[in-house]
Amino acid sequence: MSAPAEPTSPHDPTTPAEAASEAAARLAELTGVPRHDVAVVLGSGWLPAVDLLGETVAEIATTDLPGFSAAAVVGHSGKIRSVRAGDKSILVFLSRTHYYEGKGVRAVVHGVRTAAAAGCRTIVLTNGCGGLKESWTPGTPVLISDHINLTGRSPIEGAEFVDLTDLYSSRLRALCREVEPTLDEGVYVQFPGPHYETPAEIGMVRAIGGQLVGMSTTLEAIAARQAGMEVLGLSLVTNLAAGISGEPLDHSEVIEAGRAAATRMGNLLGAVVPRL
Ligand code: 8IG
Repeated sequence: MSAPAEPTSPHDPTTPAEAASEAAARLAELTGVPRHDVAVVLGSGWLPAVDLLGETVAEIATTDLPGFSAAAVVGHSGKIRSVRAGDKSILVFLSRTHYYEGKGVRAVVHGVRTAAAAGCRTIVLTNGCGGLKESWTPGTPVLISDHINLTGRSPIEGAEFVDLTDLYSSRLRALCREVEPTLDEGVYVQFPGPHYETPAEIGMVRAIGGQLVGMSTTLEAIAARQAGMEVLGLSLVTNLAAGISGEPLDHSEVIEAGRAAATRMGNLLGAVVPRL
């Protein structure tokens, strides 16, 4: 498969950082919040947890900000919320742009760059995903310890050699375990999607050291590190990966597992985010 062309060409005079600054300025105007401290991106299954994060200060449509396009997936709402939790202003993305939408890698990471431009020094990237360990029953949250990016793409443009050691902060993982000591961790493997894996591909994932499979997060995490943010990655295992249970994968099952796990996810995020 050849990589889709970026909608904004290399000749576009607006750099990704400039586009993010413009979005952050508009965000400050529309929310009345001049700076945010922590960003949270909610993936499949995490949306019901949002109301347990803190007190909503403002909610806007992502399309109110320059550079964002409409959300495309059932279970993803195209909104951005400013939430107050303790002494922190939290910027919550209720949806994300996925790589498989074909809008290009710039579009995938524009929210992350906007969060950095809005002042966020920490970002929590959540997702719904498939799990390879049978002990991870649907609805189990798992800390991302590292990733394998199988998109073959990078959000970084040009010769900037960004270090990805400890990308998923061991400090933040330890902090999560203070809240929930039983949290397991695993290596997240991003496929381009939007189809799920074949059982043979899941065999490959096991062979290369992955335990979680999904269609998001790795490009965002790289862009966050490039922008100097500390990253916490949290997966919600909503299904066993293909070929493990013998049952086919079903998107409605994914949404239902999130609903059922909402209180646990909400309590975890609500306890962790104010301490970040
Ligand atoms: I939710 O099993 C969810 N997203 N690639 N594989 C991939 N993405 C997913 C899966 C899965 N479950």
